[in-house]
Amino acid sequence: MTRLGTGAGGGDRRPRPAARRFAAAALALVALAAAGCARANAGGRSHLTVDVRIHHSAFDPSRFTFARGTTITFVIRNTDPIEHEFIVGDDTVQYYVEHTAHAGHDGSVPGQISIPAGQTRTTTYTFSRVTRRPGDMEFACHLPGHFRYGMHGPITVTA
Ligand SMILES: [Cu+2]
Repeated sequence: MTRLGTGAGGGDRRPRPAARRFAAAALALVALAAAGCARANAGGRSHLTVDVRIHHSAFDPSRFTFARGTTITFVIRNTDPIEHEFIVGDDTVQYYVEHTAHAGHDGSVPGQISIPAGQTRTTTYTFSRVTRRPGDMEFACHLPGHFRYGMHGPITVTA
């Protein structure tokens, strides 16, 4: 799993600035290599983290493209004062969740998670099939009225 960001410290030996710079450069190189793999290695086994923000009942980003075989951990930050959910699946999944009474999504199903107001939740999903048409893969929120309001977007999975 690859994630850009600051490494958690915790050791009692603090590296000197030069060593720290080297470590940062090395981390950046690893991240670049992983990003390259995600593109070049279609059908491979990349695991990436993607940050998603919900603000004013809208997803940002509003669409995604992934290579087949990529596992994505979505880190979804809900900045709104109301609950939302993040549901990954084809249009059959979206129809089902939209039209059935359901309790919150506790994260036990990959790609389905409820995000309480002002909180952050994660869910992980592996995109194993190339999309052929709109509706093959989407993400959405199905709290009453939210889908119709526009809380959904397409996911393209490339070969
Ligand atoms: Cu919502």
